Amino acid sequence: MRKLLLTGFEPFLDFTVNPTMKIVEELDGDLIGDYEIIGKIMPVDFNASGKMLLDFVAEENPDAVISLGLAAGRYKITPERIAINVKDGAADNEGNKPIDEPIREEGEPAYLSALPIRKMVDSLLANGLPATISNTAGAYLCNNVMYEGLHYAKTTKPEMKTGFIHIPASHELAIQHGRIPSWSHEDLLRGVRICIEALEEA
Ligand code: PCA
Repeated sequence: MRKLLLTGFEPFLDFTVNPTMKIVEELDGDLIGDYEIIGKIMPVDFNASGKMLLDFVAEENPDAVISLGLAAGRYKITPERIAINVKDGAADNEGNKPIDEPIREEGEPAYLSALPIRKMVDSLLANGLPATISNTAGAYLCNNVMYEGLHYAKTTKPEMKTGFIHIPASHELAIQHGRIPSWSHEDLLRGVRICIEALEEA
């Protein structure tokens, strides 16, 4: 059996719930294909989340890492193609607000996802779920975590498949927020399971 570290984020900005949290909590301990799922929730904190991801990787020694984040406003499930060596954006939950800072001084300008993102998208579409590859994960916490995972993989553990998937809002969040497209929790969960299944023969 192989191990998959699946991460989600706590709520942030004016998003009162984070659908990734519920998905990760629900899948924690499940077996999907040949992967045992180890679910972890991370804080929206530039100073903590990257280090925490690497601590989880050190503790669990997973074969693959999929990090999930909310992309409120997106209509589709979007596996991310690239992480950039930049921290920038709104204040995080601890009030950190980096401007144009590198994540790693010694890191590459960017890293491409090591997940089978095309296969994930094709499989989501074949199962009737809207999906497309995204060419930007932004410069906020999601990009930060994706970059840290890929930097570690490239420098230390090249066989570890690592990357990031942004998901749309859930209905629960959209009802509270008011102005964002949303999916049912069940469809989001099904979408994430399909992405994990795509790891199988990749
Ligand atoms: N989405 C944010 C950070 C946490 C989350 O779920 C992002 O896209 O960076």
